[in-house]
Amino acid sequence: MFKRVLVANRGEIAVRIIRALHELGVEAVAIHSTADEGALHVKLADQAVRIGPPQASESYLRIANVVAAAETSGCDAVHPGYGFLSENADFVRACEENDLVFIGPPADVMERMGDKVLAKAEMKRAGVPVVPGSDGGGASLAEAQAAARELGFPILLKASAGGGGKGMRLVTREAELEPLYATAAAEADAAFGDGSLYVEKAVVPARHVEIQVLCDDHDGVLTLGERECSIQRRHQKLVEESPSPALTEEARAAMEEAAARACRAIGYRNAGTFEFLLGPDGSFYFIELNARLQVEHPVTELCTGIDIVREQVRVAAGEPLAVTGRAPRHGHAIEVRLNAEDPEQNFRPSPGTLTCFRPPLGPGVRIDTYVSEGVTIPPFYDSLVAKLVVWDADRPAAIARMQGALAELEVEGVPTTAPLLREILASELFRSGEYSTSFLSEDWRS
Ligand code: MV4
Repeated sequence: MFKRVLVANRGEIAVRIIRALHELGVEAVAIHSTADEGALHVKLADQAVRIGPPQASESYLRIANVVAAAETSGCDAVHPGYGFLSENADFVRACEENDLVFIGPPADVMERMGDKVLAKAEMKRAGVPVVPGSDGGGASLAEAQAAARELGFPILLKASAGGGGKGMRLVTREAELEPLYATAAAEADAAFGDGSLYVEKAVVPARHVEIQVLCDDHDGVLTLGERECSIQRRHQKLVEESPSPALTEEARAAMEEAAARACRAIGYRNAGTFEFLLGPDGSFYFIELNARLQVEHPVTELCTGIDIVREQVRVAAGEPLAVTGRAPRHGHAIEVRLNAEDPEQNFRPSPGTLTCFRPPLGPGVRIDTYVSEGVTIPPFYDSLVAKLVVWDADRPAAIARMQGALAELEVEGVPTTAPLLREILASELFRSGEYSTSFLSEDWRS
């Protein structure tokens, strides 16, 4: 096991990782910008290294500074958390070159999965279902028209260089293809400096269901079931739950089997998440492999009893997974993201001081946060303030527990997503379990 690990992140996830390290008897070294001088992750760590000014580009994203912090503090490994450098293959290489174990997948695997078109091709080769469409990047308008005719409408135009929905257009009729091709290409060019597009059959309505995996260095692959993440706004997840209300036992087994097969085919290591689109007929298609720990990992932890962060550290240290195959699961977990954003102002970030913060407590309630009353949320980073996660025996009970938790939550000082989350939990659409990513409507409530 490692002696000392650098936590290359901030906020709630840095706190989460430091706790896991301490439970393993491993020392934790924090990094922080000048804006995070008094932050909880700095207080909880055994040592802290200041790595730069508030802007992430000059601190948490500076590979040289982060690696230097690990070196000078005598760390033997680095946990990247999510965001920042967590999926940066150059950072993984910089760690390796400095004899630091990167707690995540190897650089080459990360790089290949970061290329969406290549990732899709590798999955297809591994026998994982992918959405039918023009394979490879760069379909001309004529090629897109031919592909669309073959696939049948609706189709999606996607940016070869992109992700996150930028440069993506839903085309429902032949006549719309030419104008939408032009706007999608322009948007992709502006966002990625590359206007090339490809065509996919549109899965509508689609649900976003993802499979959590853990892989060790001894051919061990563990799948930990799914998370349903269809409740999103502009590709920002708001609510996640497990199990998915839409997945049959057969589809779940097939999805986990596909993810495990893919892990072996690509030589995956550590924690990862396979994103799938689930169609209304129960068919599913790979879209992306997230080569990192995800925000919503606690949902899986509550249903499996497995500490994913602890397992990440253990497998990175060369230890084998205690169990492989499919992790047994029970009950139902729901997570909501409390963001410092103003739902009344188009979800504009609302940094500032929390004059009141009283999180809910009680059986089956977990709060992952870095804030407490009086803490100031800096304007430089993401707006996630806290994750409220509940577990109960079944979905109705878990919903009731989350509603109680949201009713108990008191937060004042900055506008947050709390009212919206209460509205979602009370909505007929959420309670029915029959929601989707319905991307025709900007607002899922319509
Ligand atoms: C799709 C799709 C339907 N059909 N592809 C959006 C972001 C990108 N990573 C993939 N996305 C989608 N691709 C096909 N062929 C619907 C979406 C989609 C979506 C996917 C996951 C989570 C939320 C979403 C919201 C809108 C659209």
